[in-house]
Amino acid sequence: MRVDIVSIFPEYFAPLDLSLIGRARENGTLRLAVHDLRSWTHDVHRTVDDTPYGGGPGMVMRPEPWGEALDALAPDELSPDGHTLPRLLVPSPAGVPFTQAMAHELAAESHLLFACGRYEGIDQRVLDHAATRLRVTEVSLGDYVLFGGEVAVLVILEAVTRLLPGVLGNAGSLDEESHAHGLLEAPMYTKPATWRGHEVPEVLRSGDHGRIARWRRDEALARTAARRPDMMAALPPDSLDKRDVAALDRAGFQLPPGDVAK
Ligand code: JAH
Repeated sequence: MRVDIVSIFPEYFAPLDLSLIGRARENGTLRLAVHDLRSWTHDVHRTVDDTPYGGGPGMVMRPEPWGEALDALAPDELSPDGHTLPRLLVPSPAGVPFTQAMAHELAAESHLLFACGRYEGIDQRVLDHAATRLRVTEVSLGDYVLFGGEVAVLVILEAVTRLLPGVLGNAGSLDEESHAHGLLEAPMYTKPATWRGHEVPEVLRSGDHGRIARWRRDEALARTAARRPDMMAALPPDSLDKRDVAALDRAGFQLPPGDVAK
């Protein structure tokens, strides 16, 4: 996968040299380039921002450097290597929610282009113009405001890179993890069996794989009920059996009336 990032703070992306992302870059799984937006300015001050039309606090990113950056990184003429146009991703608190499902979608793309805004954001015409020829997605990591899109890009890239073929040693573990099956994961433990007076649950040391699977499901249900009402509401009605309902009842969770467990 090819990835281009445009930012006024290219230094933010130094961590992408490290660990599993760094290795994916070294072995060619991830072809990543970081670009300084100011390289597409022409004035002595390398200006990228100006005051907002309509008034209000803060500054807005001017369209001209962004226009040149997108022209350079997503040229209209198909490149000789036959590359298709990139998908443009713009982190913004006003974007659509980033999810594990979107991470899978992005991992199937051949070229991603990230535009990192700062200040109050990028002049809307940049995104409107880009959308006349590229697929543009404004994406949010959650309902909070950062100084800019850089940290959001680090998060998105980490979620996507680990889904690329060959990046994780055990690809089979991908579909067992949190958010893959609509419940939070059960807690995990390792040795020693007793630590500072806290014991690993007996069932996990029993070797009884049926009991262990049932215990993990009960814990996943109890946790999800306690922490994530949004995930409980999104569970397909037929996804809970009688034992699930009993586990939720023990955890003090009231199922909405009318839900019949199979
Ligand atoms: C803030 C440009 N959902 C996380 C998130 C993503 C981007 C931004 N803030 C929060 C942001 C200022 C300028 C982007």
